Amino acid sequence: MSNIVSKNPSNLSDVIVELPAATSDEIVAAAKRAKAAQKAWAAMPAPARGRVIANVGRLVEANKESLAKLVTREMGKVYAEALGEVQEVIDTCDFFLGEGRRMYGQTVPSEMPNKNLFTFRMPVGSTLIITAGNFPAAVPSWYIVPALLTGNSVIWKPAEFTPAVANALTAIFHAGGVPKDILITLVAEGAATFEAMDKCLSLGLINKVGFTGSTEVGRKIGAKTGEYIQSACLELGGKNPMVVMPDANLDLVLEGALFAGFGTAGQRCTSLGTLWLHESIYDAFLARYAETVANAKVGDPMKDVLFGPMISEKYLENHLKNLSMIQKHHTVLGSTGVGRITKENPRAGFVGDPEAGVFVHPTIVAGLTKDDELYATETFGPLVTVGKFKTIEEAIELSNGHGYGLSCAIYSSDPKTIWTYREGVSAGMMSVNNSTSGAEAHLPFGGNGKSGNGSRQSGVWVLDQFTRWQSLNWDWSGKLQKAQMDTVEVAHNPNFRIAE
Ligand code: UN1
Repeated sequence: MSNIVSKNPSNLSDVIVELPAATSDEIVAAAKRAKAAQKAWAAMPAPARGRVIANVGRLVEANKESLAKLVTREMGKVYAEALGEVQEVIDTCDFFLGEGRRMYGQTVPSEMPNKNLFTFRMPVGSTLIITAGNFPAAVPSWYIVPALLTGNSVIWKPAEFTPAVANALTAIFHAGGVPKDILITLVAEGAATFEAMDKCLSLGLINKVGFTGSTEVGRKIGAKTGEYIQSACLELGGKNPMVVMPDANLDLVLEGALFAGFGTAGQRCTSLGTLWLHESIYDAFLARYAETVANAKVGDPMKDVLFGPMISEKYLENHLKNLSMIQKHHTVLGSTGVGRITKENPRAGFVGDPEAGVFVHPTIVAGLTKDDELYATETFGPLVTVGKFKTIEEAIELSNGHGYGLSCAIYSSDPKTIWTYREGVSAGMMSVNNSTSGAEAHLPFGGNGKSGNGSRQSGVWVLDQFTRWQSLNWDWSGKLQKAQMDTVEVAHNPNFRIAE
């Protein structure tokens, strides 16, 4: 049995927690407990579950600073962003506490007399939620909160990189009144989790899988759940375009592209992938962007910096692999070096000790074309590609051509251009004059194509992931009325025309 060691990516000598990885058998055993407990939880009135979610939200609020500090310490995002992440958990609780008193079904008229039709939302049952390390609290809450509210039990497998945040958040859920077997958090490795998922699906212990992570793993989870006639909620990668028209407010673009590209060290699924600049502004804006990135502060995430470390050494490796895709026709800008920041490969103005952690240079790769490997690669690090286009039609093609469809942004002051882009772009989420990242917690979140199978999280839309519609028809006429046959017909005259 292997151990999972969580280290502070700003200071690798700071071991946050070391704990044994759950085995596949342990996950299956937990799923049995979660399955057995679910019925009683679902039988509780939904408003009572809503009150539990209210308790959780208040407790997260009361623990906001300590949880945010732990997020920064374990995952490395800057403290201001960590506070925002914890706020996103609170917002999610705020939204769903009232849903306990709604969870509306419909009353629908019947085509026959003395018969009533209704719809009810039913919990799917027991769920397995597998989440990534980049949003160790907010994104898990997008699944866990609505899943619990609608009467499901949850097995949560957080990322190996953020077990301390996961355990802290789980303790808050339990303190808020969620029964121990209704939310079970197990820190495990991917292979053991997949094996357990397969077993649980075959035993009927898991009725819904939610997964946030890479497209590669999402494809496997989608295929496996498909074998069991289930459709997973998949929130996968993105190569999010930001299109800049000549009539854009370029000061705004500068701010947006800086945050979207390098906030969270580019490790958001919604991070900026390629900045597409209209050819008329390409040279001038690229120079401004490169200068701004070059002058930005990188380093200690508890200080006032643009971004801190990579989540872990594994993310550094991935970044280095992406750098090897840079070709001769590209221009590399934005820093005093590329790759890991060290004493030999320094970053001007670095805040703190770069060698204590996993810090990398911000990198702009300009001159991108649609035939480049980087065009269709989600880089998940502080690497922004930049290319040019001539027309909005071309910008739409470039935005869609790689097959990802998560988030996108357009900067323009012309409504016609903006609406044309909206109609043509295949992304699930679009920003106008705003960053590709930073979605609010109550709009549908999710993507299409390589970014997801159309499932949506957040707001009322996620209810369809964790509930199934049950329809009810109730005939109180005292006789068998046959649908489509014993219907009421009203006499009419189809040949009627008004006199001319
Ligand atoms: C993610 O990276 O998986 O829209 C989610 C955003 C955040 C969530 C990102 N609210 O950037």
